[in-house]
Amino acid sequence: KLDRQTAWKAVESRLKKERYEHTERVVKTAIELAERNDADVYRAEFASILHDYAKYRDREEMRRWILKDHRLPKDLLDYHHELWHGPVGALLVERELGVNDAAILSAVSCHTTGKKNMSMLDKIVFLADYIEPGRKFPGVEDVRKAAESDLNEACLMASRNTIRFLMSKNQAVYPDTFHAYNDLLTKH
Ligand code: DGI
Ligand code: FE
Ligand code: FE
Ligand code: FE
Repeated sequence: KLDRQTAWKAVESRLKKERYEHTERVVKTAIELAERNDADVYRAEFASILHDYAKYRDREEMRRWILKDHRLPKDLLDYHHELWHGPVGALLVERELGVNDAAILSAVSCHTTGKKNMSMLDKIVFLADYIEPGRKFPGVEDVRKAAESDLNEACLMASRNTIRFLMSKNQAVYPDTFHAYNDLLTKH
């Protein structure tokens, strides 16, 4: 089983300093969210440590993994490469670090876009990545406030902000980003 120190070392060797420090803040935020929502604190910690594991992988290597592994949706290749590090990261922490916990792999995989029917752990990592104290997005303070009392509401606000932001920049929106938004609306 992957221990804490090995996980941190693996991430440290793969990430730039600023991204490593972002990860430290995501972990702290995710643990707080897990404690407040009676979620699995251990899984929240490990999924957050690993969430950006593939952030700096070579784009062509990520493309090859997406083509090669039947579990990864091929339509990722039609969208911005920034979206690839979650799904490819889940694959690589499984292959390279031996992580085989499906709940942790899911949270790593969907941390950028969200998806339909997110688990509590998926929501915690998605949200912690969005609201960690280093983030400066417009509207993030409102999402932080919502996260203190309502995980679904806060995830809905985060996904709405992201969709608005992407549309204001004339950027494509990955279907899972819409699926997360639509699904969270019904849980409102
Ligand atoms: O890896 P991080 O920087 O910590 O954060 P992240 O994995 O949430 O990535 C954030 C970026 O991904 C941000 O610039 C918004 C972008 N993003 C999220 N959903 C979509 C998206 N970009 C596109 N093109 N389409 C999406 O659906
Ligand atoms: Fe990320
Ligand atoms: Fe991140
Ligand atoms: Fe509400």
